[in-house]
Amino acid sequence: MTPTLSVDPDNQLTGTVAEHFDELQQWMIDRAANVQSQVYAEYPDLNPTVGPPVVGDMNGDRVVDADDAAALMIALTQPLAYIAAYPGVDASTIGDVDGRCTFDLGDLSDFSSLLGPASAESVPEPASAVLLLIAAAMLCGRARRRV
Ligand SMILES: [Ca+2]
Ligand SMILES: [Ca+2]
Repeated sequence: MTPTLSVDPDNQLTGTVAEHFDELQQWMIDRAANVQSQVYAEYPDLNPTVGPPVVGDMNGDRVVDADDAAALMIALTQPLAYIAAYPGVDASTIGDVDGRCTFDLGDLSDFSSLLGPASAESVPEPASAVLLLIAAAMLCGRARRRV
């Protein structure tokens, strides 16, 4: 004990300063790890073992493949359904494949090129996507009139 601590009448500490130092050091290490895990849970992009988001990874599995084509179409045509299905994925960032700072139909052709030539036919052509959007808008309009 330091002289200051040993004269403290409320002092409940026993042992040496080195023992307390080691305990406090371990407590701080554990606390820092706990806070870090909470931050990474809330902001996974900050986790260096996870890395930044992968452009075109519309389903958030960190791989751009044909599974992302369906998620991309949901994001374009049913944004609320997309948010519900993929709550941790920001479509406006991940889906901006052409890098023009907007997520829109213009990203479809660049998304197809991410998948490669073999899977290009699995992604709807822009004209087909426009038809899908019109159909989705019509369905939404019908649903609202019924309510
Ligand atoms: Ca993916
Ligand atoms: Ca874009």
